[in-house]
Amino acid sequence: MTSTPSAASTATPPARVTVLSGGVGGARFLQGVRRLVERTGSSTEITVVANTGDDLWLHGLKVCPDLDTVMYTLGDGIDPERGWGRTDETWHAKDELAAYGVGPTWFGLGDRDLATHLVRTQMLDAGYPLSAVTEALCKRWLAPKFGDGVRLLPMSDDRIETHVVIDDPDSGERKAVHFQEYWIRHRASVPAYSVVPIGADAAKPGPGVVEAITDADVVILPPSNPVVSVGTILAVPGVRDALTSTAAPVVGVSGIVGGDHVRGMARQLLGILDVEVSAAGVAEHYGARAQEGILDGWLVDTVDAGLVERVEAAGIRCRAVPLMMTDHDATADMAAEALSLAGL
Ligand code: FO1
Repeated sequence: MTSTPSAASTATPPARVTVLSGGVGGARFLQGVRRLVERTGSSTEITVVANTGDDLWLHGLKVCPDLDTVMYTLGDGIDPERGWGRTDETWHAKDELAAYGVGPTWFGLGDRDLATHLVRTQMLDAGYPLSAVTEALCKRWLAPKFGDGVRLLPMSDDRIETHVVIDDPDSGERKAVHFQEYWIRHRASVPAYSVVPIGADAAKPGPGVVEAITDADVVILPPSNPVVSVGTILAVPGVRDALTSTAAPVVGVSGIVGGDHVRGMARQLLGILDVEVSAAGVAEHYGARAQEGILDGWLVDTVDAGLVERVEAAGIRCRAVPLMMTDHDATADMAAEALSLAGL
């Protein structure tokens, strides 16, 4: 059965919406959720559980790309072209470090962005957990605009770093590098063999994370990377159990359209896991909740309407709708379709 887009754009978001997010794709989707909240005048509280596996220590500073991308994007501090880092950015500190021969030169460390890492590291050094630090940073970026309407929670306060085993082009040897090196320095264009969320197995969900899933009215998986973003959040012990047991419907949005990622490196990473690079392959990878998986519903793009039947055969309700996040209203329509598919 190929269901057509319903007139879901008037769907009013319920009181508690939880979104498991990575960086750029998840942040852009969240702009659509917020637009839907504004459009319908609902008093929804959005809780974002963000991936921290992309985090890295650089020059003694803790950098949290996905937390910062969500925070800057919703707080209107993001550089809209890059999708990461601050608008009106300069790179003097980075250039000065390079002049001292202090790298890595491949990481874009902006001067404005640096202030966030300095404040974060100062608070971590004072003993505050990452969740408290994030709450403090959001007092600048989210509270003035949203009040309590948007909460940003790190998936864990414990250190988790995603590493990728690659054939290192410099030495020709197989070695594990930080995900950021694989993605930014090598553009995910070197042979890769495994993705390892270092520390995940010993980590605990951050404060409020399990409750954000079990107490939600709906949980949404945005078109974030299924391996290094959503996959890393799922690797935190307790998160997957919360998703399989929550009374809330869990609906996902495919980041794979027409057999390829819209942006990022999901194609390469899904290949490592032998997951078919298609909207149906990712849905089957997440699995239906009725069969120990995490999905009740799955949105595919209209170009993948031919996959709806296969996704439904996997026990997951499916609908084909436009999934290009061209502007906030288009993304709000996607969010409305996700809520409609969730039966809300
Ligand atoms: N992405 C890049 O492609 N090049 C960069 O130099 C870069 C720097 C950077 C600095 C801070 C930050 O928060 C994000 C940054 N990103 C950069 C994006 C980052 O690699 C990705 O957003 C996530 O880690 C994957 O979603």
